[in-house]
Amino acid sequence: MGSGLAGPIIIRGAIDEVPEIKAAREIVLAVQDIGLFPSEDDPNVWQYLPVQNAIWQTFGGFVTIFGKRTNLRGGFTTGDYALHYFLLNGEPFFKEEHDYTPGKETEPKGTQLPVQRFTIAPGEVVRFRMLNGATDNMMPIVVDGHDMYLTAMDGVNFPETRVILERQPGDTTEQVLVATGNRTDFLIKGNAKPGIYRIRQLAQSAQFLKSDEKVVAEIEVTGPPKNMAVPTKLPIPSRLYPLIKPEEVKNVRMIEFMTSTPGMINLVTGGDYLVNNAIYNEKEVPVVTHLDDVEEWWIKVGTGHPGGDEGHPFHIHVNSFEVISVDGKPLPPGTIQDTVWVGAGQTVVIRQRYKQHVGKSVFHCHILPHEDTGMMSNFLILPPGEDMTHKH
Ligand SMILES: [Cu+2]
Repeated sequence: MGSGLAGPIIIRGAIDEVPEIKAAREIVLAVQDIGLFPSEDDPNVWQYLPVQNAIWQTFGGFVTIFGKRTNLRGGFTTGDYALHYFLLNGEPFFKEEHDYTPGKETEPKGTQLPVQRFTIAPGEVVRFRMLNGATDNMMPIVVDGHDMYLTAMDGVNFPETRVILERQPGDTTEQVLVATGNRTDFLIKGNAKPGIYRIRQLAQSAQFLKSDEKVVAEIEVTGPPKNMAVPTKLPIPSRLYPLIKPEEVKNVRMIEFMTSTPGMINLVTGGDYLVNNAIYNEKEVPVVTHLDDVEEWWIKVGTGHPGGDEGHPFHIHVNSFEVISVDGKPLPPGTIQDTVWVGAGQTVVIRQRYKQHVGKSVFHCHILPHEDTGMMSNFLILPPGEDMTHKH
């Protein structure tokens, strides 16, 4: 993904047959990023090379183990590149350059680039399908001049359309958080007033690197008006309904994302990226569940140490989950995702039923440098009645 290998796969279903959605044009917004360093052979050549991306030694430094410099230059990036492009459907829309000023290393210098423009008619309803396929940048998304009619997250539609009102100055809540790994589907009804409107990613400081506001794309409202409708009720996604009832929960777990720098456990990269105090170990299975069981997980990110003042998107393989609450605030029923942003100091509660598939899989932070540095854990789904030691 860091070198651009990411893209959406669209699977059709009942949602596509809703008349108002069927009538709407579909516009895919696939966001990616690519990080570059000057070649060590030719400084005029920019390239993506993992060898140049060691955590804390990103800019050509050597890895330190037990306080001693080694000759190792390998490792993973923090997302902190000499040159960093953000791409929409393969075209760059924003550029970041590393700031070498001491104390400014976490505040890359951003430059807005010209963006793609999508043309819609006043009153026309269009369906945007957005993927955050970037490696580490969480995107709070708004559309100027338009309410957003949210129909789905992560490929599973809601039971009814949710309206995100046009963001007004001073608003802090009217936005869609699209963390790395998240997908979001939203409808827009072209403003009655022709003009150029922006799809914006708001500035955020919820991560290690400060993230500037970015214009992702523009919408030009022009031409003869149409009068298209936005649906309210949506088809129930049969695989995930009826929703889990609280009394079905068989097990409650605490899952904590923790970071610590300098690292106390991970002496190679110099930073600890942990789930429940542990670096990923491919041979350990800390979480064992059973097919058809229901679990409730409290996913937590602390502040300070251990915690790290940085949010992490939780992602689990195999089954989607219902997000029950974020930081104590309940979400509307049917908020089904496979990736959810957990801000620093927040706890997110999810419920999940292990359906259809048994076997070993993983959950992890969907910020790739974190995941690749150990913020990942195995879990095992056993057939009903089996345990780790014997079969019945
Ligand atoms: Cu993370």
